[in-house]
Amino acid sequence: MARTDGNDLGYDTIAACGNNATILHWIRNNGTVDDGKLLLLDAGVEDDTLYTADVTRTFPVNGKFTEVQAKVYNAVLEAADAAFAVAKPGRKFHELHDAAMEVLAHRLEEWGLLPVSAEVSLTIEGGQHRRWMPHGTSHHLGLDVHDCAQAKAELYMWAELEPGMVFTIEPALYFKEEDMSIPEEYRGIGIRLEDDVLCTEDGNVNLSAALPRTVEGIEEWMAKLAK
Ligand SMILES: [Mn+2]
Repeated sequence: MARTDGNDLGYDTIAACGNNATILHWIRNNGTVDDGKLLLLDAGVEDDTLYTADVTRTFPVNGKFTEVQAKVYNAVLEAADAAFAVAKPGRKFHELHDAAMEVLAHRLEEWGLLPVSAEVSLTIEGGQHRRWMPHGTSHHLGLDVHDCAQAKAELYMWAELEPGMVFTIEPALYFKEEDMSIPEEYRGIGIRLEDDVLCTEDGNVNLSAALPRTVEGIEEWMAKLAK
């Protein structure tokens, strides 16, 4: 589709099932797709204008999230929605990340995974929650998938959002199979939800909203595709 409807792939597709989804930039795209596991797909079409999309969805292979998978998924979704809520002109770019981390740290605290309080984890000296969410929540999107990534901090992280800017919102949680610091039920779950967002005069538009982004929406979508 990237080559028929667009110019090409925007970047190397990431297709990772189970524990592979907990490894960032898994572009080997090998491994098996297993019943009961989650499949993470991060893919984007580069349009004929050469601007690219960058979207991620995470699916249960058998079409139904388990209870713990849904719980983790909903925390990631809640973090994304918190970032969407501050994605408007006048807010600083780094506030997108701050809003998402606030949610994730509190959920990790509730689940008893954080060795400290969410409050401590959210301080600069803390950061314990980053064990399971080690990357940024947002990057600008344009001709390059990580557009202007080399820009100075005052023009990027510390800059104000302005109408016309396009960026991603992509919180995640990655629990590695070999992570002995967490209960077994979490291990091997990697979830990222990534949307492309246009900043407007009074808020934002989710450019990738046509793809389901809730547990129910994804399960319904998969049920339809399976017919
Ligand atoms: Mn991205």
